[in-house]
Amino acid sequence: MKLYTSKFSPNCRRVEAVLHHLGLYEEVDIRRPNMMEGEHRSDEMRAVNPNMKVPTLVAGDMNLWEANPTMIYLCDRAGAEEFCPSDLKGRFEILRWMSWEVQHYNRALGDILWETVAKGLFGGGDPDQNKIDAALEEYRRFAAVLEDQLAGRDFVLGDKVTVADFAVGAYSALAMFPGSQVPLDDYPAIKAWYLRLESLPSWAKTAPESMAEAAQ
Ligand SMILES: N[C@@H](CCC(=O)N[C@@H](CS)C(=O)NCC(=O)O)C(=O)O
Repeated sequence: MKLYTSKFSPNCRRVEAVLHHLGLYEEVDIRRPNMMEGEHRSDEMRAVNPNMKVPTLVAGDMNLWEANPTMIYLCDRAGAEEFCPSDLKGRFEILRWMSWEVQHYNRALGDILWETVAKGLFGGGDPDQNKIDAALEEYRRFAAVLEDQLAGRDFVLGDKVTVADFAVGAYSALAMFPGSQVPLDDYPAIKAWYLRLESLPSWAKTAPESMAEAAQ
């Protein structure tokens, strides 16, 4: 398998973490196009992903893009039943939380973090507090849902980590940055859950060592 990926991208991090979790990382040829130099907008990338985005995984005759279905593919390929249940109810739960994080939780988080953390790094200008405030309102709405879900649970679906945690937690490393403006202290169950996720070897291994390194 070959993975086009980037150290800065939360969408890439979740796929790389799944590869570590499943013990598949060493089987993968890792390619890191320099995003700052636009290397991902190449003919090579276009041939495997018309969006020219990372993560993109090439597995045999399949070109896989979109992080969440790529993660599920890897789990199913590895037969990781506990990490990614395939029974009717379990698979529905995985898909539900993956869909929810893309549409709601991480969308709001991403909007905040773009303004407060990433924009400056990518030369996007000063943070727009009006946009941050609007995104914070959305964040609070959906953070309340996650906070309730995590009451009495160590992970999103229960006592054991699943691929849904890697999806829902994908953007949260940046929320821990000073100055992120994400009000994690108001959501103790979310904060405790995210620290639990950070303590997993597979998740910890994919943490960018520094923003400067990650931006390369
Ligand atoms: N929905 C996609 C998002 C992929 C995505 O937006 N990747 C970003 C990095 S996080 C990227 O490649 N950006 C470069 C570009 O759009 O030119 C997924 O889940 O994989």
